[in-house]
Amino acid sequence: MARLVVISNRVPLPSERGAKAGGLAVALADALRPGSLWFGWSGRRSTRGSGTTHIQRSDGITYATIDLTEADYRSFYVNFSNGALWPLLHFRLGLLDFKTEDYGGYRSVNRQFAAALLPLLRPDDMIWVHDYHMIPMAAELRALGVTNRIGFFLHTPFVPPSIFNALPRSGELLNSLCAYDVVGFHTHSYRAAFLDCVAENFGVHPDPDGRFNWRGHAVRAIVDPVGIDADAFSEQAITAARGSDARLLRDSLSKGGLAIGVDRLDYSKGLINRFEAIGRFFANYPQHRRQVSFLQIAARSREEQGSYQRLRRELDRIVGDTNGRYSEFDWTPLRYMTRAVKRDTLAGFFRLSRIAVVTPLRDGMNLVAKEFVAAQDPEDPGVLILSRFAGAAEEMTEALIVNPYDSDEIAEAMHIALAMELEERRERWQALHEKVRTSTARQFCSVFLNHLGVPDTQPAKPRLRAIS
Ligand code: ADQ
Repeated sequence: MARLVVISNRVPLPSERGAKAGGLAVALADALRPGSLWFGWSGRRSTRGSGTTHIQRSDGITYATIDLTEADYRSFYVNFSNGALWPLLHFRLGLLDFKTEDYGGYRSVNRQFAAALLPLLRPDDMIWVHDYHMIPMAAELRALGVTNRIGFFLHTPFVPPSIFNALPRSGELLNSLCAYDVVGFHTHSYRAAFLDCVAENFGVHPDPDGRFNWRGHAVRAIVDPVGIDADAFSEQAITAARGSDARLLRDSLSKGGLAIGVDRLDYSKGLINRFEAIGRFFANYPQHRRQVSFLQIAARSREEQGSYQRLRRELDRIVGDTNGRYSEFDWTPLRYMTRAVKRDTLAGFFRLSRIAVVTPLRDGMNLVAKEFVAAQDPEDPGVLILSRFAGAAEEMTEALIVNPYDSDEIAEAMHIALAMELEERRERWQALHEKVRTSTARQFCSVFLNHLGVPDTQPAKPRLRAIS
């Protein structure tokens, strides 16, 4: 059977322990069968850069990583990937900061990745590349003579041509995407946006199944929503809800209970609007004061970037303002932690929560929405409030769907959720749970790999931790 080679910017090394936030490794836990190779950046900066490939083996999986120089790290990772591509792909043109030399660094690091991977490749390997950091990988591998099947999955949204074409050199990136055999997206609308870009910029008209030819190469764009291992997460939640962290949290609450938000601390997650909504909630519905507490767990992310530093300062300000305004000597309306929490602890906290507020301004999918549903007690489930601009909203239509820019609407949804009868909560939850259980991480991997040509016959899977 063909070996699977996964390529992503960061590799969740077995030697790195501890709680970290990030969706990619959670999503890939099921793809990595014994015998697979995971290749990417070590997370280290060194003067030698990518010259040496570090190899680790664990549970039958080989992890191969390279270092980056400080200059490459800045141009490739901080400036172009997270300072230009991330805002572009989240519809935030105002935050897009393009510099030609950063784009040069991005291409150069992709070239270095390809050169370092080449000696490790076997002729029948299936190569699966992940996310926006690595768009040029297939083109770079092809330039080195690699003829293997290569697929790409984008974990962010994709944007329509009117937005995509604002990025200087966007035509080159689109061309690079067309060097893959399979290009995967979470939702139909992202795939449609990609195909619109191809049609508008290259004059190529894909068939209804997303197939087209570009410069003699056949490309297939697919929709493959990422999921979670819902049954395992549910087990974790049941156990953790009986543990000491959950007990301490429960003992600290009033009878109205807990509302929760869990995100990376990122401007795409809509935290400013959400915090404003929490203020509106206590202003518009004073009966919930002293009764309900909101717990926001926001893992710090990309702290070297100015836009993230400004976001953090603004959130600190709103939290101070909201708590100053509404707190009582024995009650804090908004509890705010800027760090990652262990995955099983989170699962237990989700199970204790009466509502989850998942309100990104844009999000490729959003796994927190699925984790919250998986963690609920079927007899007394909590209510999910979900942004219409999360990819998850395409599937999870029984959530209370809100516009994340409308603080009053979010506040009203919180009030409705808290007042919702048990019967309606159960009906909504059952429908959501059915979807979360059937659209799993395993299915996500197997659909993609079947398109790429790998039969899905292996039982699976050592479990991996989340990374940023
Ligand atoms: P992310 O932007 O990282 O992922 P998300 O899908 O929510 O967003 O995944 C985050 C993961 O990290 C979840 O498993 C969550 O539980 C965990 N996490 C978040 N905050 C945490 C915290 N404070 N402490 C501990 N764990 C935390 C990207 C895209 C998403 C897409 C995923 C997978 O941006 O849209 O859903 O990839 O494709």
